[in-house]
Amino acid sequence: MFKIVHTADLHIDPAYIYLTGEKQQRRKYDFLNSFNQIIDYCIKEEPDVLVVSGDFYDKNLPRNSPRKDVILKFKELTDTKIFIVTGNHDCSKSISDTISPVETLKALDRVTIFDNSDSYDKVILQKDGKTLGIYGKSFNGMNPGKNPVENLPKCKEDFGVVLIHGHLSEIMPVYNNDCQYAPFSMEECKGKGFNYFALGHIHKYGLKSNDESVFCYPGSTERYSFTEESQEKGFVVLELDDDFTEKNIIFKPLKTRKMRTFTVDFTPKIHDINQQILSTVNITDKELLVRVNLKGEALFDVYRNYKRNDLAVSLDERFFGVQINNELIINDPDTSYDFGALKINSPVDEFKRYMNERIAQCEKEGNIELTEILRDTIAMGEKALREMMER
Ligand SMILES: [Mn+2]
Repeated sequence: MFKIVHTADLHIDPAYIYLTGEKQQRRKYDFLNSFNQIIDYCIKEEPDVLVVSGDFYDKNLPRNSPRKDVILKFKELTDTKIFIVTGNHDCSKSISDTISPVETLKALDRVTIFDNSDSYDKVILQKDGKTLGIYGKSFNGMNPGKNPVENLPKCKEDFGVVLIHGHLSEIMPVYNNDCQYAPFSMEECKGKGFNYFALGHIHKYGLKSNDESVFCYPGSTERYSFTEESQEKGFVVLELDDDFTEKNIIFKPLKTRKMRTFTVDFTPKIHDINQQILSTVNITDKELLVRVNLKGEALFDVYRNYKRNDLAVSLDERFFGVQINNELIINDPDTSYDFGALKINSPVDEFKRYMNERIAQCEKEGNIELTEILRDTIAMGEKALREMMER
């Protein structure tokens, strides 16, 4: 009956700070390339509807050239209606952000942006005497912890689809209440009469259902960070009719860039750091993004001869890009010198160290209000830094 293509978390125009020059441009293009593959699929298969469940762009201010490319590509799609909500990445988070960049796509025919982040809007489509209600609400950047389904209306049409960018607890358990983005549960959606919850936010493909509805995250369309290196990336296709179940959902894989992490374990017996890394990272693949984690203990005399730049240059020749994370503990059994001072803190550790120092100072001064604000800032800042570094 109604044929639907569902995608989310395209993260078009990301920042890849550890890549430079032409490599960075090519990496940014990877994300646009996934989008192009999805639109090409839609041009060929002519679904009734394409829904995008947030994080279409990676940030609130993407550069102009990917925006132009997006508009031209959307214009190639002439038989499909497009529905978009914003996510936590591309929503507006402050008054100075003004609006989300997806709102500029309203100027295109066939595109609907559910730009309201407080209540649901809907569009009703008709086909063969049946109605499909498409409901959506954008991510609330000013109030990210808000439950997105608390005011979800009941579906009044023959079929119903809801677009939400949020965190469904049954698919991904909640470990930390501090930085939750739009948390909700399947339980809370019972009795609303929707067939399909088109979700975005969680980057791993996953779905769950009860006798009333199917809840599905198609996942991100490119590997966004090394935490996604083992995940296949794609989008989903479904056809809504009277006997729709999760078995009718088809995952369509996309051609994406591969990522791989190498962990190099050190002991005080190892005498050449560069050599140890190069013999562990023993492949060549000019299209592969590589992360090298250095773990364990190294002697100070050995560490002194570690040539990071030489290493980066020789690995760069073999791969598309390389990120080196140094978590080595430096040691020397022959002296009593405290090498802890030589340890290079990760940006997250350094941020936490600095903030904890400020908090201790505030507590001493009895400034309870600022102490609370700083504690919230630690949680938010740590999450933001980790997201940035994982790419
Ligand atoms: Mn996302």
